[in-house]
Amino acid sequence: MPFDQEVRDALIEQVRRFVTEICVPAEAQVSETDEVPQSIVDEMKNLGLFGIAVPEEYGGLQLDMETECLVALELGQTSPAFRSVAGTNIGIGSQALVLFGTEEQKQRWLPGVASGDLIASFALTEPEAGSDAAGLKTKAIRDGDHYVLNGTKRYITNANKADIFTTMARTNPDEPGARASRPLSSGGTRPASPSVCRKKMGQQGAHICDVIFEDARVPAANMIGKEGEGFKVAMSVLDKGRLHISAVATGVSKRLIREMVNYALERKQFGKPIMEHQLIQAMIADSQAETYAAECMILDAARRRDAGEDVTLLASSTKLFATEASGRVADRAVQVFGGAGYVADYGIERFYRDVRIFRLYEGTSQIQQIIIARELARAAKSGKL
Ligand code: COS
Repeated sequence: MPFDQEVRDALIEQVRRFVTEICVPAEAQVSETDEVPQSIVDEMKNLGLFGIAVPEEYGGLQLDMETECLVALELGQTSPAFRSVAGTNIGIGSQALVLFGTEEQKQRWLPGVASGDLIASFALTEPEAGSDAAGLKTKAIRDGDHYVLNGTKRYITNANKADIFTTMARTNPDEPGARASRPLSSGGTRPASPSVCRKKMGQQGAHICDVIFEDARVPAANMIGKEGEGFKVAMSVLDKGRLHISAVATGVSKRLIREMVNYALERKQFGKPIMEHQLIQAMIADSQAETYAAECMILDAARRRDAGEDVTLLASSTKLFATEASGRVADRAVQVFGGAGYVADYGIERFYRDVRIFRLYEGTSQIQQIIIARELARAAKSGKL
């Protein structure tokens, strides 16, 4: 059932105020200190942002996908580092539990995830397995009523703060042809050693870290879904995550269009505001057209997912287009601002760096292209194209 319109409007308005009144003024400080202040994290908890994708019975807001995307479009209109604080609880860190967890697992973890008292992280990527998700090497070997985990996970968002990890691991690493059978499994686990965090190009205040499992013992009861079906769990989680990321990226594009227009109306060259120069108009107009197209794609795919359709093709199409578009918009924003876009004062160069990751995480643009082609070929072979 679609989310109640009045409740939705009130929530979007609250998030918009949170973004403009609290996040935007703190953007430069967050970038400088590489930390989102606790007072802002607490405000996000008060707004229920950590639990927007968790069912109501476990303390969440249980937004439908369309409303979640509308929230993400608002949250995107500031430094993406703020969204990232709650991003893994909303998306990849919690959704395996929401979609495939047992009742006992949900009751144990989801209330904490929804309130933000538990930080949930998603550990798939490894030093030698990123795009090739099925090629991971982390082992989970059964030992009585536990699994023993060994392996290294890389670039894991929020791993330095996480209390629980949805971890993809191989339960039958020695089986011949194991890679082809994609025997991944998942389970709520804690790493055995502290995380090593990476310096990165943008999104200061959001953290990505390595997680090293060394004989980490995880109760077998923590397995999410059936052993051997982790790959499908991961793919389903990523389908949803890709729509959410598209909305965040498009939120940034919307913010940058506002910045470009306001600046172009104020800045004068050749005796008139640069907004009156047609080459500037072209950059802003292209940005607007692409951003509108991305927004339409996001909301259409989200509504279809809410209606129960399989959106693998649409989620990848949307992520490919929306995140590539945000890269172009950020590039044009620097161009419209000229020298002012390159120096730190206006924050435009920060957004330029921030958006770069959107084309990489939760599946690179090239992975989205592969999925799109695969889905089209499958549809054609089954006569559904
Ligand atoms: N939902 C549910 N099941 C899915 C699925 C989805 N979105 N996508 C694939 N599957 C299923 C397939 O139906 C297939 O099932 P069967 O074995 O029963 O036929 C199985 O999973 C394997 O699918 P496929 O053959 O397409 O697997 P590949 O190894 O070829 O997958 C891609 C390749 C590129 C699609 C996959 O590895 C991928 O998405 N990689 C990117 C991972 C990623 O985003 N990494 C970023 C880090 S995580 S933040």
